Amino acid sequence: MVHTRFLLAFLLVVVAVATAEKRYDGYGLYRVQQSFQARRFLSNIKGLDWWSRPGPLDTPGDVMVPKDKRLAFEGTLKTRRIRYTLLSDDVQMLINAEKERQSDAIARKGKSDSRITFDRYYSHDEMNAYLDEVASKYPDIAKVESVGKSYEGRELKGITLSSGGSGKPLVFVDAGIHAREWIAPAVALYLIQELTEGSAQDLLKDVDWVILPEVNPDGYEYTRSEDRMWRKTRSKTSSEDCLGVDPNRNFDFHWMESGASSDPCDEIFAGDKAFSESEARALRDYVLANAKNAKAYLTLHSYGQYLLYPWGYDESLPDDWRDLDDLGNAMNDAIKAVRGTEYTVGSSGQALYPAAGASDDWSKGVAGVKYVYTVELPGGGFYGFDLPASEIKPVVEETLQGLRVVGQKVAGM
Ligand code: 0X9
Ligand code: ZN
Repeated sequence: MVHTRFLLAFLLVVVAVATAEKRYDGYGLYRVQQSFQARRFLSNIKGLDWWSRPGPLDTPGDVMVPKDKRLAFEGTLKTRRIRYTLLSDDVQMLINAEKERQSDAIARKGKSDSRITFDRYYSHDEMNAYLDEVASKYPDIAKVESVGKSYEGRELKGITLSSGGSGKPLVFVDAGIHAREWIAPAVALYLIQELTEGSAQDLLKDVDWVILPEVNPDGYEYTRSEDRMWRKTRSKTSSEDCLGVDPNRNFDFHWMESGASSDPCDEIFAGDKAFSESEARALRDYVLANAKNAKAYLTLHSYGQYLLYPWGYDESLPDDWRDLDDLGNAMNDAIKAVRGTEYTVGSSGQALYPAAGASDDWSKGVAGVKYVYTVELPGGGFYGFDLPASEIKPVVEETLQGLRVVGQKVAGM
């Protein structure tokens, strides 16, 4: 009897531990103003999680610091005279508040509404169901295909939107490479909605669109239930304690040359080899299948409001960088005209930081797409990744104006 009770208690503890969501009690969130030297120095400190990186000029970066490292971290900032503000003293409180808001939004939704509404974030299953819904509603223009499976077996569905004819220039868009950047898939879904039945239908006349709204569904679902701050995939690594690879360091172009880690416990772990991740391979193959006509490749991330073009593996520029810079600035102008949101336009290596093995560099360097951009969407809410549900609509709407400019540009190519 005593035995059974002990066993039961033990089992309960095991279950509780196994299902416990990752907590961030006492984690600090800092906004750090950095000079170039300070940036280099800070990026060498282990155990920090950069949510947005500081730009080379005076734009600050946001970094999350675990509780037990905060004293030392603040000490370092002070001795090095690096200016900072404490955005949050307890990241867990921010996560709790977000949860409450999210569930309010779901409660408001009402059961009968099957259409996508952009007043809350959707699960991976809901996103896939939406793609199927579009395909059955608009069979003449929409084709949904399975382009691979995630590590945990979720289906990666892509959609091709075309008004017919062959050989039209094509824009390829993906989102959700990084799990916690929730606003990115929302923008991709909005683009699909507007191209099929909204204000962007005209863009289908001369251009085809191929969209993969959720590259990393395992990570995404993990952020919904277990750890809001998860970034990587969920694959097994050589370390028992640390799962996942940064899919945006896993592409085979200057792989591991800069801004990437060989330590599975790091947020920017590049994988044991290039294309170790099924999600990165699926994206690679989908881009290659469309490479002949693809004139633009846009990969949606957050946050920081950057329009970044190659190269990202170092500070060098492609020969046609002026074209990319011009179109980037035109996108920025169009977005800004909506409600004043401004992006920084530049190459990843120069405007952000060198990081090799990302999907953007690979798409230009290997797949040969001309206009390639990583779009770092706006952050917001209590913390950057937690754009409140009420902010989804304004962000997806203004971003669409930037995407429109890309569509117009490639139309004549
Ligand atoms: O670091 C990244 O993967 C991207 N930023 S994020 O905050 N969303 O993680 C930027 C990638 C820019 N492109 C290259 N460095 N090639
Ligand atoms: Zn990202």
